[in-house]
Amino acid sequence: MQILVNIILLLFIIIIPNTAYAKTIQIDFTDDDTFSKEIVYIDVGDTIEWIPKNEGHNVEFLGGPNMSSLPENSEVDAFHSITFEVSGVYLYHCKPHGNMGMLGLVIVGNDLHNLKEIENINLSSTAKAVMEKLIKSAK
Ligand SMILES: [Cu+2]
Repeated sequence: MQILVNIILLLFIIIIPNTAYAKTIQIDFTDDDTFSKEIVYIDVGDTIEWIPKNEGHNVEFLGGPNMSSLPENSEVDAFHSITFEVSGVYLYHCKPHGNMGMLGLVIVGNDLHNLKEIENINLSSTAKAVMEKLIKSAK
């Protein structure tokens, strides 16, 4: 009986930190055509919410650890929420302003294994400069 209690206690100790403390981070669309947080570090299981505080923006993923299964894109002016279950680097932009450098990085689980692929994504020169600035601060 004592063993069973110990096992149950152990399971709680292992499981609780991974579930109960999942964070939610909010990013606004700003009126100067940027995301309020351009680079965000989260853990696996955390959620990002994009808040349409200014009009004319959306969220569209350009890259992630699994290029054939990127997180869902959003409609312009829509609230958007993604829970990140796979660690790695994600790059997204706002479709109307992506070429002007409205983009963001999400780094999940401190995992930079796919950073090279992200750096090789085809972008406008302005967007590329913004991405390189973000990546420099991420390294
Ligand atoms: Cu935009």
